[in-house]
Amino acid sequence: MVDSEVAHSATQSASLIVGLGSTGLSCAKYFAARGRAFKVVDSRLDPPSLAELKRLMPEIECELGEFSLQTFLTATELLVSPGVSLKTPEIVAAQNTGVAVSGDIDIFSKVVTAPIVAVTGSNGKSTVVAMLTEILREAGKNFGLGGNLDGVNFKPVLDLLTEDSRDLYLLEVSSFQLETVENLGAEVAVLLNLSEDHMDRYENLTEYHEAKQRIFNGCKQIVVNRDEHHSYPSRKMNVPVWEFGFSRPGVNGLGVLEEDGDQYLAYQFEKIVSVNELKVFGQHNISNVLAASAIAMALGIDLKQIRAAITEFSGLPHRCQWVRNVSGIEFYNDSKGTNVGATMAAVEGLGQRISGHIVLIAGGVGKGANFKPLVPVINRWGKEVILIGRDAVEMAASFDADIRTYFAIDMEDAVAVALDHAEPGDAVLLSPACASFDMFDNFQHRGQAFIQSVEGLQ
Ligand code: UMA
Ligand code: ADP
Repeated sequence: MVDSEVAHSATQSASLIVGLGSTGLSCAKYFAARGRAFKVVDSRLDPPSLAELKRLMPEIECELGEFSLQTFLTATELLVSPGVSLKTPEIVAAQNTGVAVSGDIDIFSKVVTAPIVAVTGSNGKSTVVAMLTEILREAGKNFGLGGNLDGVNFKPVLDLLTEDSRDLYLLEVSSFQLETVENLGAEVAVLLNLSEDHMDRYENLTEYHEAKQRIFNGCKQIVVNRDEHHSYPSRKMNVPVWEFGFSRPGVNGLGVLEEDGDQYLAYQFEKIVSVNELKVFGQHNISNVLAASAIAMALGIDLKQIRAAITEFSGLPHRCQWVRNVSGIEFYNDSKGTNVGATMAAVEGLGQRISGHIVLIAGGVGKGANFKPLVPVINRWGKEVILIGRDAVEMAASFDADIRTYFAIDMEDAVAVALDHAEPGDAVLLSPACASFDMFDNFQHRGQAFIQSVEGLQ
């Protein structure tokens, strides 16, 4: 026996919740309700849910500040929050001595008996889940909604177990959450698309893709995006597959039919809706509507109900959201564009819609991304880029001399500079391709700062 194994077997006692954000708090409530012994650790001295934990369960032991190896080695299992990397040395050491490592999605999938619909991907997750929510409502389903969501739909999955039981659970899951998933066993699983994100956490795109692939573990039906090879399971699975993509639909497939110059979203040869009837715009949103419709079909929902819901859907806040027209210049807030792929989709979608060009406001925390893929898209649809935030200089350097860039000191300055550079027919788009936490609390806060600055323009 090595030393760490001795320590492990001698004082092993309780589950350890790692991270005291919203996930950690929901795990604590779940364990407490079942009378299970647990302890909580967080490397911050004042983690976000500390006050609430103390209020609800003052007796629970919390270790705050630098992680103690001994605490990890003596736990029976670790319940790791998505924001904590599994490469954290204390987690690796505990795992090496046989301590089980799990997460909230894993616990949830083991205890619920109702079918789960699980949606992941680099971009479009929340939009597809929101579209599907409208479809499920239209179809009168009794369903729960949770996972990696924000805004009004925010809910860690274990909090769903405190509500009335449901016939179906719709979950948005991130790669971070999937890292701890063993056998999700979803009724329908979808990996919408894959492009670089979180490269400060993953070694490379392959490692990120491997985490996303865990969504397929034990699933009963799969929805795939036939325009994205990463969307397919990387191993053979004998389960029904529903396809969606921009080409003509095939068997069990959804796609786009062209007729007399108009585009229709269709299942096989049956039209669902004309693209002109949708309230959302851009190719990426056509892909999102197709994905949501394919998932709904896998659930046996009628095309009429799908149609009724998707024609009413007008998009989520902070995703290519129209803000205001100032002297013939349209302002759009895409603060949720937090990676390069999202910003490329937003620029293309908006560029095709306007008569002029885009003045892009971008920058923030780049998360180790390569910004070069933005160059051709900005050159095609854009005019120039106003840069803000921590990685503004790095972004400007990767654009070389190909794109004109300007630096702004804050959001108000960026909006004022953008207005100066735009002409009637142009659009100013905030789509940062970066995370926000160098200047803002989160992407919503950044979006609000943009809206406020735009509303303040004379
Ligand atoms: N922590 C440590 N040590 C570390 C890192 C973090 O102790 O090395 C602690 C922090 O101090 C903090 C706690 O862990 O107190 C935070 O945990 P967390 O980051 O997992 O945050 P939660 O509040 O539990 O929120 C998580 C998701 N956050 C992340 O994945 C970063 C939320 O997704 C999700 O809604 C929530 O669980 C409920 O399921 C947000 C997100 O930004 C929306 N997701 C990323 C994205 O969409 O790009 C993946
Ligand atoms: P997620 O939940 O995966 O972050 P969202 O639906 O919140 O995705 O959209 C985030 C941003 O990603 C949007 O603001 C838009 O710029 C971009 N986006 C949305 N759908 C897609 C898609 N299918 N492909 C590429 N980019 C997309």
